Amino acid sequence: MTTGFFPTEKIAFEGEDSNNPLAFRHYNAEEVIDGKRMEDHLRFACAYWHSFAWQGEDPFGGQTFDRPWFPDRMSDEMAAARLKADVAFEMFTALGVPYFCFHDADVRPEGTDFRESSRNLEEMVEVLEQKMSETGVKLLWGTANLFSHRRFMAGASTNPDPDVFAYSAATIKSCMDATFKLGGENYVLWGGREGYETLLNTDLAREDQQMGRMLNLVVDYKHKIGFKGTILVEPKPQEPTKHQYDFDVSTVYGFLKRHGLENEVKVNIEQGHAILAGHTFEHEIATATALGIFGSIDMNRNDYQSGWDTDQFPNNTPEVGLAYYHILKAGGFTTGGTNFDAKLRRQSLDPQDLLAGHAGAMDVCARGLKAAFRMLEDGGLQKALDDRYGGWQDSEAQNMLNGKMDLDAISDKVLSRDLNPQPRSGQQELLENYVNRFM
Ligand SMILES: [Mn+2]
Repeated sequence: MTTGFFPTEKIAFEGEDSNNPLAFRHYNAEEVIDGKRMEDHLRFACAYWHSFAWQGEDPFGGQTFDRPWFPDRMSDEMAAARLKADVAFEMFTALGVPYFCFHDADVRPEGTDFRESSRNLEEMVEVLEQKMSETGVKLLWGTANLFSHRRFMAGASTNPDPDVFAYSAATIKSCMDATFKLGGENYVLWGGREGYETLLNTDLAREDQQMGRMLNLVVDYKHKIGFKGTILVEPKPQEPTKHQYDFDVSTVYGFLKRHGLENEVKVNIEQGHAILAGHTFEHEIATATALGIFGSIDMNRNDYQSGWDTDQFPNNTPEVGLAYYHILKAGGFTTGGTNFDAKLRRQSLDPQDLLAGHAGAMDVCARGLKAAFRMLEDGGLQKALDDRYGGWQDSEAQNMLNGKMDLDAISDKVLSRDLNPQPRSGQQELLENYVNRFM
């Protein structure tokens, strides 16, 4: 028996010619690409928070959505949390996504103290466990919301008050326990308010030490309980704070090195956050794969004019295609996946809009994946790279890198050979035209 919230129980693959607004045209979970089912390549997950916890508010206005589990409709908070879970799993099932993701605050009501909040979470974890076993939907990752409650307004691990550090650590422990119990494949830390509003009241060195200590505590605890999933940090340059410490992938890598965690922690990269940092999505993914810390993605997009983190559903195949190209080239996802960290526009009031947003996004990702695979199979971009860097195959060129030649020796070589290197075309337009053939 369903809640009847959604207009359909299942969205099916109907192929490119379908004009059914609630059907897949490109996403066919069973279709095999390079020996792997599309579902296993993309590893889709739905985000609990945007779809079921967010009420449609923005900085200028309040709730726009009318959902039966919202506080204005239901006063029993635990009953509301259970109804929300029923509807959430109906959506996961209707879409056929294999995974979901959640924060503690998305699934359980806030208690009057830490003890009650933890008890609410434990009770809801049992509900989720039951729903997961009924539907076969799995947990891609869990995380702690350490940014919404006012106690976290000056940060969680970077808070000037050690009691907030302690409260945050205990909250993370409870969320890692929940993730472990539910068989989660990763645990994510997004530094919600780990940053500053003004340097006038901020000790940067101290806050870096506190944040590094917290992440080491998390990694130690992972090993202590035997959690085999991946610990992921999610970069973002600003919002909600003026400056977020986990600015981008490169900044996170420097932080991990500084605290001895570069082999323990990877990154969860969000398209919208990459754009806020002045990067493209594929820049962040390519940087992470180059540094050996690529983990998972939060798939969405920003509005390019607004300058905010608008968390819209992705609908640009070339952007998504290049992102998956870099992911496939690096071997594809291991424990990570494609989490739709995306929300409706606040005027999209209907339950059907939730299904349409996700289904359209899944189709865009499927098209992008297929384009990425065809480019990889064709090998044109790799051939262009091999040609461009071909000179480095030479053993004398290698000697400049492997320590056999010092500056004197290299200088002697330039003089004795009378080296006079001639520039070669970077062929950017040819390569851009090449990519468009596949999109
Ligand atoms: Mn975002």
